[in-house]
Amino acid sequence: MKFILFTIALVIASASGQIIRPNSLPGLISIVRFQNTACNGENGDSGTCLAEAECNRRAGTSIGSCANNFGSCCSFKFTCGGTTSQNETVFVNPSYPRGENGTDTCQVTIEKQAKVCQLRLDFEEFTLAQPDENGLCTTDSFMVRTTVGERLPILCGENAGQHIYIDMGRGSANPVVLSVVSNGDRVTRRWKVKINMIPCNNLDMAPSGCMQYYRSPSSIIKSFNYGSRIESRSRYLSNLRYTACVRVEENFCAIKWETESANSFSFGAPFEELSLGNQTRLGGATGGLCSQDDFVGIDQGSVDGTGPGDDRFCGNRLLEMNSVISRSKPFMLKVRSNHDQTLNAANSQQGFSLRYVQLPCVI
Ligand SMILES: [Ca+2]
Repeated sequence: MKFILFTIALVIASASGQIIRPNSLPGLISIVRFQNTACNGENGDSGTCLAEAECNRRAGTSIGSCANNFGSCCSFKFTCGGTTSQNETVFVNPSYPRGENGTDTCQVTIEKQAKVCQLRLDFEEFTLAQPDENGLCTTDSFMVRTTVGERLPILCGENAGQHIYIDMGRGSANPVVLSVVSNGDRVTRRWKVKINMIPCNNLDMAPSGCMQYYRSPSSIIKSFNYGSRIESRSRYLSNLRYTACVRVEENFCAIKWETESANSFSFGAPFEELSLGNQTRLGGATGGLCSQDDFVGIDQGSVDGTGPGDDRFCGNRLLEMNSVISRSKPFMLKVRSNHDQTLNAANSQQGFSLRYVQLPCVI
């Protein structure tokens, strides 16, 4: 029995990590090391695998066991006024899991660690007030303040399932500040944002200029606050200027973008067009026509992925068949909206929910 336990301890041993003394084995093994890897707690939440004493020392909460019960799956939750330097920290609203009502400013600080270059925020839960008639987050807003990199959009509405990457810079020692400002008691707000710290030169880093980064052969990309139609309001936000990037998988040469459902693309003022039977319907446009309002950018996109294609797509349909193929690498979806949301609100535009599928190279 002692031999088996000793073997387990060696299996989970690792060169880097921390030192614990298993309580169950006095005198047999004095030192066990293991990496501080991600783990899942009994409630389904994620945490970091640490020695129990270390979890307590860093003011974490144990949500289960890990490393064959030698470690404690440690959760770091924090809220307004808090500061963190821990990976896998979760930023929640003060009354979480209950919601917030009223007017408040809630701010947390993420300290810069020497070897961390990027943050990834995963909005596991995110409900704030809807944008106003101009597509601006004037009632509630979620903001990221950073002293390096691009300006990130101010977010509001429903954004569960979304994520963003934030550059922290290599040399900088400046922290990143997240804040939620809420106004009025007509809305119940709730948020749970997981913060992942990504080391410099790590493969998990998003390429420069990519605020969103998708790493799978196929997935669904939605505009912020995408959801069911709200009469005389645009669901998507104005003043957007960001890029969602897709990692090119090995042996894949093209990408197909298609609407998740028949009506899941309405981004940029629609165009009237004649359909069968001389009925007028609202459709889409490409290229220069899209420069009048909001559009998504897909380089050299066309129905079958041949020819020069177009690089801007807008309106209430994505080309003729709600699908665009592009062979231009790297695979990117640029999202651009202007400050004028009048026509977008008049047409109750919802934004986009697009499925992408990478297409294998054909010899
Ligand atoms: Ca617009």
